[in-house]
Amino acid sequence: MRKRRTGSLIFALALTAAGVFSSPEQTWAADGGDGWKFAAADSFKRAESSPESRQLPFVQGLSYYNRQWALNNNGNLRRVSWEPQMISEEFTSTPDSSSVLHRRYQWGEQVTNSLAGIDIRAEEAWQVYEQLPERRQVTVAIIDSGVDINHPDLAGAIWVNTDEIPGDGLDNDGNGYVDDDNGWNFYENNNQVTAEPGENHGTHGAGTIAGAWDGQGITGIADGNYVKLMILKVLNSQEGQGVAENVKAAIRYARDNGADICNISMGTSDYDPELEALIAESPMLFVVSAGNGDWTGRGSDIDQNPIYPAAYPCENIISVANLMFDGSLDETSNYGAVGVDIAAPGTYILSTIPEGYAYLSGTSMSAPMVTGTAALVYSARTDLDLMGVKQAILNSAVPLEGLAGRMVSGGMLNAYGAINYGR
Ligand SMILES: [Ca+2]
Ligand SMILES: [Ca+2]
Ligand SMILES: [Ca+2]
Repeated sequence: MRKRRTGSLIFALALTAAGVFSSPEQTWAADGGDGWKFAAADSFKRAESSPESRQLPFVQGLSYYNRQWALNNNGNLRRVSWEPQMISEEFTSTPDSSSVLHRRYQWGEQVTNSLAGIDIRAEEAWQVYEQLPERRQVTVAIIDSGVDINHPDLAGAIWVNTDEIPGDGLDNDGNGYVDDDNGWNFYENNNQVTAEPGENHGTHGAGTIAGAWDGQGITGIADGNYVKLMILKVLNSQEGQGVAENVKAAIRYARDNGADICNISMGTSDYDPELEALIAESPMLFVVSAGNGDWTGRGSDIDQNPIYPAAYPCENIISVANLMFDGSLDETSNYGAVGVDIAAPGTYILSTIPEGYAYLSGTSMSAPMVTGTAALVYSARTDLDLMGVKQAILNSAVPLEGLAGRMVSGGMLNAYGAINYGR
């Protein structure tokens, strides 16, 4: 068993207290409850590999920014996980003179230390953002579970359908949806897009993209004053599953109602030519998660075992893998030299959930990092179109040894490089 390093104790304690790192059952690689690895045929399933940790409350004036390693990694974070390690094996003879092998295991501590600087360079990106003279309004469609649209960190960043009169029972804008004020619930075919307690998945991604820059709670990557979140619910509240028909309907809604970027933190192994064509012909940019491994919990190659929409060969898709805070590809993350584009932080990500905050892990958390960056860049770089934003993001990725040959860019998301690209 390795000794703990005192230098990293403070942050580790905070996280251990949050219940993330300490106990065997929370070694997320062993978790089988939430990944794509069990996605049933014909269903979409959210991409999220870890069980939920203890939640943090919203407290007026209290900031959790120093726990968001993805934005500012000072190297003080570490993971302590417990895995079975074989300590002895021996043969014993039986009365019939055959032998039986006995192996003994004990739980062994595995420590992974974070590396300072393994982050998306958010603070430098925001400095450039402040210097840029123009702002474009950007609409991001979150195609996911519901979202807590009243969360203090999100309420100011929710898209409002200004052509719709709320609550009058009429489809005022004639788009086919009655009272679709903030989006639509395709799962239940109504206008209730707000998440129920425990419906964390969509709310978590929303916070990463546009959590308020208000000095409390968490901080999102993009400026919620200019980047608005259109909520399109396609997954059910509990198991996080949905069907392709609703995903396609949500994409059509996003396109028809002015969305620029779609975040799709989910996937399926079922190929759907209609979905592929819908994406390919869309003017929107799609940021999608690469998925969290096969049934063993280990990441797999989506060029061999495709997960969609990540593996569709569409120009307007950015497919995202899960980066660990030591700069390695997370062991649950899928990869693919052709089908995956870039890695972004996705393990132990603190963001919003209904009525609070929680750490979640998976490529579901990685995709919103890229979406938030794309929205930030698209808002302030009015000289770029959406494909230009994609190029800026991929071409500015920071190459990392463990990512080379496993994704198109071979690197991790660099928000500073992206917003400064070509200037
Ligand atoms: Ca309407
Ligand atoms: Ca109405
Ligand atoms: Ca905040």
